[in-house]
Parts: sequence; structure tokens; C-alpha cells
Amino acid sequence: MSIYNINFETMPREGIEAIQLKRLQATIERIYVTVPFYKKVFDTAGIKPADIKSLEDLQRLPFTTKLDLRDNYPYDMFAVPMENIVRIHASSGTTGKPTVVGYTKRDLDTWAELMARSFAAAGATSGDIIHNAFGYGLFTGGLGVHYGAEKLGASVIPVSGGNTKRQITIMQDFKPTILTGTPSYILHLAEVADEMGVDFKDLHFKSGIFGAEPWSENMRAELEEKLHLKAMDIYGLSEVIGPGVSIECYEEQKGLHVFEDHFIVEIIDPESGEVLPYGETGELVFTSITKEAFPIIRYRTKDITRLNPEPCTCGRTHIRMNKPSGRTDDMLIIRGVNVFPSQIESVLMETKQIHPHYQLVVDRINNLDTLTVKVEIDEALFSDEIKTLQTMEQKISNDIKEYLGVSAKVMFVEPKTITRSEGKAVRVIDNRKF
Ligand code: DLL
Repeated sequence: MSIYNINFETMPREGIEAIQLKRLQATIERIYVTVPFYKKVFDTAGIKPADIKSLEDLQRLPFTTKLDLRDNYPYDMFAVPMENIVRIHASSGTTGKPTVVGYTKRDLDTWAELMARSFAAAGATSGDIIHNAFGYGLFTGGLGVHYGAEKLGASVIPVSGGNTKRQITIMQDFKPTILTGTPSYILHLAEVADEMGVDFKDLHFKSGIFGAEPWSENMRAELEEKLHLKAMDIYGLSEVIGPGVSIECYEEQKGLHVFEDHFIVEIIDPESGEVLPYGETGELVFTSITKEAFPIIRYRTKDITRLNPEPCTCGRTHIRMNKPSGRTDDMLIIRGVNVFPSQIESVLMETKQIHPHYQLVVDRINNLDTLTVKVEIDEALFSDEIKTLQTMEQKISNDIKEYLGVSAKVMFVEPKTITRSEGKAVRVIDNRKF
């Protein structure tokens, strides 16, 4: 598979670190005079831009959090005047105000390059046709992927999310070869194709690039089997740039290469904030070192994973992050046991007749937390004896207890009773009052 930017993506470690330091210093110098928030933060910490003499010195700087971005809503974190901003996106903001992010023309070029690199890593070339089912709009998925596809020189079908039957017809007629979208929506697409009597074997896909939400290895296996393609995980967040912060390579599909010439990545202990060594699991923290409009220093993502510096057979030297397992704020604490929805997903998908349409409902009854796992099963299975189904439910419940240490009531529900999303799936309904 070809590498889009061979110089930067295969650069030896010392080269990457030298570039990171130079770019970090330039970023710090600039935001100290252009973003009052950062000037105040650095002054309070007693740090001047000239104090950043090595990459380790980054650790002396305080973190930036979602709350800081909310306090500076909508534009106060921008490091350039509004006349230089050419695009605005925003995160969904399920709680409170959304996070608003801006891009200069150069930022859009950078982002398009990172997405072009991502496509190449997933095996795409200018000859490919990309069916982009990420939502277009304030969400960064649709447009981020779109401009990357064009930068690569591929043909992009800007189909967005929704109107699912029409998407299947487009797939049959336009013959796309690369599919992009959230894994939960792609699974729904597969389900609708099935209802329409369309077999993905007869379509033309070779790769899928899926992300924007956590998905387990078992979910990958199911998507690859159903869709007859190789599925790569892509990661990103609005605050850092959007999709294209990291991506798996076609060769290994094992860990996502972080584009380290643009972002410095750290893993911290979410409780103490202490930086953890490679291989330890903790919260991802990113510093952008090339963005003009919205530079960000040590942003706490709340995403949980670990870093792997081992060389990769694809030739890229950029460090890999493991598939994120979830977010610290998605982590459920059920009677003292920590559990992520993606861990439950892994257990559910060990059973063949189960589909990864599931929802976790948490309640507090008589001061005790209860977890109910609602999951859809095969139509055919639903007509089985109640007793058989109850035995299966009990078996899965035992597996969850054994693997994750948490007690859960497993409840089979009829196919298509769990709401389908066109973007990110809602996996948890927490009815507890805190
Ligand atoms: O989800 C950007 C994106 C678009 C990424 C398309 C990949 C593909 P936000 O809406 O700001 O941006 O949400 C960012 O989504 O902090 C993670 O919690 C989650 N997330 C994104 N990618 C992955 C992934 C986009 N591959 C938040 N695995 C992040 C797990 C992911 N979680």
C-alpha cells in the first residue's frame, strides 16, 4: 500500500521529535500573544514561552479541558482574527453549549492532507470511489472525509447519513469501492441492504473507514463478514482537528497511527493527571502543533487507550494508539465495578445469533445499581421456546459476570426495536439521579 507523505510518515524518531519541538515552540510563542486564555494560564503557572526548551517541558504546561472551551464560547480560543477564519464546526454538545472550532485556509489544507494520508493508509488511491455516509454539517465527519478524498484525487459521493434505502441503490449503481461512516450506521446500512435482498458480495467495496464512536474487535469481524471488505478504524475529535488525528493501516489493522508531525500525544492517569509510560492505559491528551486558528495545548480528550511505539510493518514510524475502549464519562460504575459499553459489546458478540444493536439501561432500585442489557436477536431465534431464550440470556449474563465482574440482566428484544442512529449510537440510558 502506498504512503501519501512518505517523508513525514516514515521519518526516523529523532527527526519527528525535532520537528515537534520546533513546531511546539512556535505554537506556544504565538498563542501567548494571541489567546488571552493561554497567556493567563501560562502566567499563572509561571511559565514563559522561552521556558519550553525540550519536549519534556510540555509536561510543565497545564491541561486544557472542555470546560475551558465552554468558558471561552464561542470564539475566544481563536488565535487569528475572524477575517482569517474560513470554516466553523461544532461538537454536538449533548450537555450544555457545544464546542466551537475554527479553521483558516491553511488549516483546511492540513486537515485535507491528514485525511488523504488516512485514505492511503486504508488502501485507497485516486482510482477509488468513496461513499461517504458520515453526516455533513457542523459535525466534522462528513466534510473532513470529503476534502481528504478530493485531495487524494479519488471520487467522492457526498451521500451523508440517512435515506438508507437510497444509499443502497446508489451503492449498486455508482459502484463505490470505499465506504465511510460510523460503525453503528454502517451496520444499519447492512441490515437495510439485507431487507432489500442486496448482498454486499455483489457490490464493489474493498475497504471501510469507520469511526467517531467506540467499536469492538468483534464488531469489526461482523462488519467485515457482512460487508465483504476490510474495515479500518479512524479516530479524531473536533477540538483537535476532526477525523484524521489517527488511523489504522491496511497492513496490520492493529493500532491507529497518530500523525505526530501535527499532534503530540500523551497518556495520563485520569485521576492524578500524571503522564504514564508507553503501554499503560489511561486518558489521551493531544497538543496541536500546526493549527493556526484553533491551537490547543494538552487537551484532555476523556478517551481511554494506550500507546504502542513498536515499529509497524507498513513502514510508518508514527506511534500507534490502541482502539479506544471508551470515554471516562461513558464508563459506568455499577456497584463499584467499572465497565465500558464496548466491553459489554465484546461479550455479546461472542454469541452468533446476536446482533450488535444493544442498549445498556442503568437504574437505581432500593439504593442498588442495576444494569439491564437489551440486545436484539435473530428473527428466527425469536420464535424459539421461551425457555431456550431464557437459558441463552442467563448464559450471556454469566459471561458478563465472569469477564467483567459485573452483574447484568440480559434481555433479548425483537429485531429493530432499538433505535437506529444515522450518526453516533446512543448506547447508555442512565436513569440514576446523582
Ligand atoms: O467524532 C470526529 C470523527 C469523525 C472521527 C469521523 C472519526 C470519524 P467529535 O464529534 O468531536 O468528533 O467526537 C469526538 O468521538 O473524543 C471519541 O470519544 C469519539 N471517537 C471518535 N473517533 C473514535 C474512534 C468526531 N475511532 C469523540 N473510536 C472522541 C472510539 C471515537 N471513539
